[in-house]
Amino acid sequence: MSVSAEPAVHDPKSVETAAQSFWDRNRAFEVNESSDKPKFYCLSMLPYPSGALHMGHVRNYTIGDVISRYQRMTGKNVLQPMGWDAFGLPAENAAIKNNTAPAKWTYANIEHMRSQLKSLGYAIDWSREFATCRPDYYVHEQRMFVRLLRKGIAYRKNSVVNWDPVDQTVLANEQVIDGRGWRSGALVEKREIPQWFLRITDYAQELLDGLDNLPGWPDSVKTMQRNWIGRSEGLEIKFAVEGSTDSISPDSISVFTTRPDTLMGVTFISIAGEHSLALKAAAANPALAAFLDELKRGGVSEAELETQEKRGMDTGLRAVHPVTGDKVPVWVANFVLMGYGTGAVMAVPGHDERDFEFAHKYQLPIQQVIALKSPKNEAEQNYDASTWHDWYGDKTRTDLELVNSGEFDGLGFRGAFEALAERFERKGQGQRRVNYRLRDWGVSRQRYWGCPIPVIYCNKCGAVPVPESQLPVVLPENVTLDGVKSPIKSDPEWRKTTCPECGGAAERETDTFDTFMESSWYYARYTSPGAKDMVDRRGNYWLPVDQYIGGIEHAILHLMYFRFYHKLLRDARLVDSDEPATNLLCQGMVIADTYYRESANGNKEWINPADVEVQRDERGRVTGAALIADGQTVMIGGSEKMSKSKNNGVDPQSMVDKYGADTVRLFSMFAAPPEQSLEWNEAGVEGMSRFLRRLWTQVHKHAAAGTRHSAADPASLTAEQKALRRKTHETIDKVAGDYGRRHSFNTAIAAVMELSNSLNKFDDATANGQAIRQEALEAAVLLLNPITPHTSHALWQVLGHAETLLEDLPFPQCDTAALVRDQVTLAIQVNGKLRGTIEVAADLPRDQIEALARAEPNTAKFMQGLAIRKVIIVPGKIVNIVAA
Ligand code: ANZ
Ligand code: ZN
Repeated sequence: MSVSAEPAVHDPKSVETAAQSFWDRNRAFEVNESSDKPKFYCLSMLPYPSGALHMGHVRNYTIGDVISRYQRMTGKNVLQPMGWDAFGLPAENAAIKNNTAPAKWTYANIEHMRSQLKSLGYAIDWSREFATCRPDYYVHEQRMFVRLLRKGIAYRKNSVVNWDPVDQTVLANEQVIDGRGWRSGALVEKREIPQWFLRITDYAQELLDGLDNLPGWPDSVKTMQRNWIGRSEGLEIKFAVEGSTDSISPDSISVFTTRPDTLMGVTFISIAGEHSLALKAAAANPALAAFLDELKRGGVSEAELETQEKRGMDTGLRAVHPVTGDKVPVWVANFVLMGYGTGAVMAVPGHDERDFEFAHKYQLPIQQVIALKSPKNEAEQNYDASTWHDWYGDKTRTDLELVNSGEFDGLGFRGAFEALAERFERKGQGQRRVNYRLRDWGVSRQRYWGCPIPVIYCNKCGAVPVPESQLPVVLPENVTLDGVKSPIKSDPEWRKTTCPECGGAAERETDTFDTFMESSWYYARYTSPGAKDMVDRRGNYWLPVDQYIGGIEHAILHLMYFRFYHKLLRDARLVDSDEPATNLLCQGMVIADTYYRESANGNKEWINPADVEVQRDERGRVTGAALIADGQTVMIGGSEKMSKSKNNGVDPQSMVDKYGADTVRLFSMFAAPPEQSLEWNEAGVEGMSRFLRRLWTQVHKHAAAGTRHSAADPASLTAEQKALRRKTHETIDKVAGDYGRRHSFNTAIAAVMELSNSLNKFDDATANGQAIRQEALEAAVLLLNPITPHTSHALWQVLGHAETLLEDLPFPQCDTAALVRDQVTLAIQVNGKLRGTIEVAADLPRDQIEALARAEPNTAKFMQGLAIRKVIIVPGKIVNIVAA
């Protein structure tokens, strides 16, 4: 390449086009399994095609790209794929708003966002791309579901949904606004309909235990998963039930308790409104029936149940205490969940806070059965039934003992637990039981834009899986949406089919899958494009994912389903591993300043940062802000997560257009460590652009003076030359660690910036000087390549090399010999105070250093009349003389 023809002006557009077309021409990032290098699968969570990339995407995918390119430079066979999580509700809403079909809107968005991703220059194997809304993707999901149905992992049961009585449709949680339907404004009701579930609870213990084998996952994510699985050990205890009227026959009720030690404090039983005994009692009790009806309204979420006011009603039934034989009333209570344990609770208002509240409200008896062994004050001494105290409910404390509990008095939590477990197991009145908070995964959605659930309903044969030969069940894409009913629900023709078993007339299931289904196995599909099944043997080459990257908002649902699905794949003998991903990185949010004006009615009108000019004083501190359009003041609202609601999103495309992809990539890696919040500010982006231009100029100036590839003889170097060489290799050493082990990209960039500063001060036109500068610039270009691959691609050629794929060059190696300092400066302290410095050979023996330090004139002066007690030498840094 002719050096002089290259403009010394950094023109991002032409540099980026040249690099990208080189990568495309050479299919640089398409990979396969026939490589003798170790594999590395780097995966970023796939985007929902909402219309345009946002900064969160850019951050996520840049982190993934930096890791991918770095890993490839260290000699790995790196897979970095990309696809589209293409089903979902926003497409339906957009379709209604824009009078188009969800499919059309989705495909157009994919086209646009793909070109945006390409403009950022990510090293993606695009040959593996897919959209999850295509039949050739979801056919595998349908086949898997049919197989899971046969294995009993998939099953159908009634479950509660939000029902809009005006639109006659089921609403997603996000379509219920303040308890009303988003379209109709009607009060939403709870309704039970049959829905499909996957038995994730069968895997609860394995999902829990597996977390211990994931050292590469953040502790915060593992903790959230543990809490979500919510394992608790307790007893199931049977209480006999007596009817208050003759119409109710004798019965029994089982409760699940984690606190059998409090059994003697039971003063009533609480059951869920849906409990069979509640329904039985209501049959003869209209007031109770009305109350149960009332409970059906209101929220279905656990959070709502936790916070709502406690309400209940006596069923009239009486339960018999299994130890004392006392009769206690059975109440319906709105905080008892039907779906947890047995749907019935032994109430211990003395030691359970919810029961305490409930007992107060309904004037039920409160009985103390736990006391502090050695109370410290009167409050601890005397149980006080009028106010709740935290220690009443603490089972982890060892300074508590049972009281008022007859033969169990004096026991602690463990002792009482074991004694009662044994007693009940012996008498057949109960047993030990482990419960999980985790529920089975409800996968039915009543929306249109999703994967059809492959089931056929026949009056004679019931719910019949669609035979594999008839898959896929294709979702029609050319539809019109009115926002009320799913097009496949309102089209009788689509529903009509014949029963695969008896051949009679039958109807298709018109529900579709939860979109978490598609994102639960996409990582496996990337490994096996075109495979007949979900994944083939190639999966075992690439899996598990070596580095997974995505937002912390997926810590629970997606990441739990993803781990669950991998176990389903394993149990279907499709993969050999137990976990889908070895390392997980959750990137922080992208935040930006917010600006607003208050309108006449007191509402805040948010103004986009792009339309605002920030005013600063001479020291750079912000003094105010004004709208560019009218020059008038706007209020500063502080930094917040980029969002539509605060209108503080910065469009990545506009940044790429203005500064180039490398600058945007560089800023998103420099502004913060990956796990932390990244504050977007354009001054910082400009700073990155300046740095790239400076590097560009440094390389061109150097090249104009003549590139030099033969290394200089280290023995013949001057002190300055040695110093620059040392800086180069120190930088290599630091950056390698920052990229590889620490994922500390910001400090890696800062180190290369320092190297560039050193180069600026290095003014040496000798042949050796040129060679040392060449080495330093080559290192800078390669070290930055994972982050600024386009600029590096161009500068590598300016440095006198043929156009090549930098990812296939080895990552720069640190020459440890270059790190050795021949001369070091040591500070001399006498009793902690600096008294002088000496220059010594780096390998000088200690006794000689000590002698030189004592001879240093200023030090010698301060030492007069003092006796040396001790001399401490910190090699390369300090000589500490302790004297008196
Ligand atoms: C008596 C008792 C005394 C309880 C006490 C707690 C404290 P975790 O740890 O979440 O498993 N419970 C059981 N089933 C329930 C349901 N379906 N809805 C609401 N609450 C239910 O919680 C187990 C405890 O929650 C159980 O132990 C039970 O109350 C309650 F001082 O039994 B406990
Ligand atoms: Zn049939």
